[in-house]
Amino acid sequence: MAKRLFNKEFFIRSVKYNVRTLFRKEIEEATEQQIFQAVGYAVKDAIMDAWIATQKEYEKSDPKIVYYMSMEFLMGRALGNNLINLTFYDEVKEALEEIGLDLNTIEDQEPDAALGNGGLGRLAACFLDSLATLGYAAYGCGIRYRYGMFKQQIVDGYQVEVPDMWLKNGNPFELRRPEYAKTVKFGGYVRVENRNGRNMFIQEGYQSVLAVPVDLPIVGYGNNVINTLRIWDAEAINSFELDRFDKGEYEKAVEQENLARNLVEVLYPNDNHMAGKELRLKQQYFFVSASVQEAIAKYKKKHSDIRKFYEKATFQLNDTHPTVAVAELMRILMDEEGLEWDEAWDVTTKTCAYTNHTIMAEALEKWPIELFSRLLPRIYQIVEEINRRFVNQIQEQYPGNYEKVKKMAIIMDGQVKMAHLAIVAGYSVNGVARLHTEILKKQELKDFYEMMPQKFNNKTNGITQRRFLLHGNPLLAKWVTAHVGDEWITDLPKIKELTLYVDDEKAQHEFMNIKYQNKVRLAKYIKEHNNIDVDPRSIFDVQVKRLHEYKRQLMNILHVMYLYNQIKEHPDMDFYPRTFIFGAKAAAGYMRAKLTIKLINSVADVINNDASINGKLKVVFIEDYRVSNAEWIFAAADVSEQISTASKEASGTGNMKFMLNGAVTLGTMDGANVEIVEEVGEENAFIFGMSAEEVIALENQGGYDPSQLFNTDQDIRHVLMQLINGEYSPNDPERFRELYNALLVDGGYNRPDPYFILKDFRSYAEAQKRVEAAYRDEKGWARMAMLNVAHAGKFTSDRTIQEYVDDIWKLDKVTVELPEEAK
Ligand code: KOT
Repeated sequence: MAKRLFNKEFFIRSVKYNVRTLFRKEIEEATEQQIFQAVGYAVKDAIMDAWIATQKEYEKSDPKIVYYMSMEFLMGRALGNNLINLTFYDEVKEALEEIGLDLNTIEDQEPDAALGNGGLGRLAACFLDSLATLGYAAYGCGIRYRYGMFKQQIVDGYQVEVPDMWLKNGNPFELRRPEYAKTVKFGGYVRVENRNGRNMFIQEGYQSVLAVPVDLPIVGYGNNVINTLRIWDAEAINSFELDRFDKGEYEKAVEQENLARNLVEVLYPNDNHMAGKELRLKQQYFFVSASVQEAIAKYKKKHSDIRKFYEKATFQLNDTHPTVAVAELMRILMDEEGLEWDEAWDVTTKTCAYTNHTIMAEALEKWPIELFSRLLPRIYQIVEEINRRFVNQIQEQYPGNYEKVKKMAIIMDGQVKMAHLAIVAGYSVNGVARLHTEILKKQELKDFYEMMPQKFNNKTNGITQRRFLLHGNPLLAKWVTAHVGDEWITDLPKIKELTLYVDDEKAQHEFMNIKYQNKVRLAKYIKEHNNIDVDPRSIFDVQVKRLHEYKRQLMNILHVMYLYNQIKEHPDMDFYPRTFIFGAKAAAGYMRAKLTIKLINSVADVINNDASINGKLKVVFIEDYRVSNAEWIFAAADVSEQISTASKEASGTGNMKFMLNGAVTLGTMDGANVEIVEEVGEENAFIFGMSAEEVIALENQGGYDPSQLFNTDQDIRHVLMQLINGEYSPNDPERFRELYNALLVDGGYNRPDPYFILKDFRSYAEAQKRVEAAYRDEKGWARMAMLNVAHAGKFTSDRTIQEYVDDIWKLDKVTVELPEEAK
């Protein structure tokens, strides 16, 4: 990979100049935040030439473009990542040191761009990194939320949500581009007018809002390719004209002002859950309409035949959230470009493709007709017509089978089903791990798979090794490079050559020492943030991810309670010191999830303050788990907890980040865990619990009766009783009754323990015993952890993106040369 030249003197001058012009200060007087801003602008400057060159190259060679449409882009911090991908990181670090500045401290000044909830949003961010690195023309299309994912504070053990003012100090990397603004219309009614024998559909009485694009550079690794994440901001179209006294006009102006302000105010903080709010649908249509308009405008600059749009553009719908794109494209092609229905449908069904990320029923998007048609009257007409034609098709293929219509129609029971729309209008439907795709084909989307099997395909998720190894774990990255060369940075399967060293004692020793140093780094963070002392020689056992019942953080903490009981009952038992680390945000309205956070913190309080157990057990809840601290956490983990109820976690991506950083998976055969085990070998992971097939079979029988376990298993009963006897809540013994009831009485879906926590408990505890035994064998553990790193090659998002390109998008590869004067 060509390394661009870095001009140290120029960069230092640029930083100093920025401090002066932005803040009227010399470096010595500037605050840390001001230094970050100055360095950020200097880095954006360094990006600019390549950004311009990339766009010029795209204009010249006219490659097919993928528009990755997503309500979420969980980007994290940009500064360090941009430097890594510019291949300037070490040089900039050195240059800053010369003028007395520390790059890590500066990086810590940057707020995370948390425009996403969890896995789905972070996947979008990893995909953008890989698209730029592989040299494909791509736009991320999303929303510039004023407030991203809330900041989590833990107060008295409870989660408190605090607004995320990530734009408070401005964002040095963004570029506002008002000259490309688009108008988006909501509400009103559709008037049909016959002009020259053709029906025209004219929306009237609507409210409109201006969508203003804000661009963020996406730096490819060492290749001069800079793609664009385009996030749309909202502005009122005609801001107040105070001399207007016409009441109607004035009120309309106020309404439009409010619409613009509310639209992009905040990210909905729900993961794997549908927020059925009008504002959410408005957000969806807002960014989708603007993005589709933009894609068409770009196409028309070079091409005259809109019927071939799909040859130069493809829309990937990140779950159903942007599915109105289907109808918006139809609308523009028919109402503005003058195509007939069939022509427009041909283009649309060759342009749109859909990724499914979950089978959780509560996440499936369904909109009440009343709301949908009121907000998007013309779009609703088009969806109705798509539905009418599709229902005809079902009836032709399955005459007399009304069940099929009921199950498959896009509009049914007063609701618009977005997944059905996405499947019918898309040319590709993909799941995100092999097991997940098989479940889609055989269960969730069986009817659709039978009708259109050619659309279905799998794309197992991946992660970018640039952020999650090269940036997040510099010690391990250097060590890997020293052993296998640096090609893994853009060709992760090369990391497999590490297998040559797994039995080499020196290598084992170095590897474990790096892990130890990363544990020391995390222990310091924990001391600073939680004021808890943890022993970096203990096993770091980590579960970090959104809090959701199906992810079973509750099983993990119940097991901690069980271990604590064991240690108390048998003070002399052999027990290898363990630090259980949790990090998780719960949706603000998800009471059972929030109570689980309180339980974890309550258990932590008791255990961490019990001197009698000699520090054998520690429990840490890391506040405000997010991309930036995640990088440190993965680097320090020994055990990766991936313990979802089998069949429920579509893929998972944290599992891959842990693996790449040398943590060993303790998990169920769910999502991508299946493929991780396939790569690394079952003997190098700790697998337990029911299989997906067993779970689904038991669910179909209506569940199971956990009272049997309660009555026969003393240890389980002991732990459950501690939820309601005040053991961890002496002032309020009833505090955790809700969790007890969920496990033994009704946990939703009209049954106890719907996620089979108690059913899998023994198997989990036994797997944890195997973990402990394995860790005691130092060399064996080093070998196992190294093998995990060595077999992580498949899980690079570079591989995932190449598969999307080959099977779905069919993009052309582009190379970018910098002009002489910019080199
Ligand atoms: C659904 C609704 C709203 C917000 C987020 C979702 C969502 C998130 N659906 N699936 N996910 C996760 O997506 C990841 C990336 O594919 C998967 O790895 C993970 O298993 C899903 O839970």
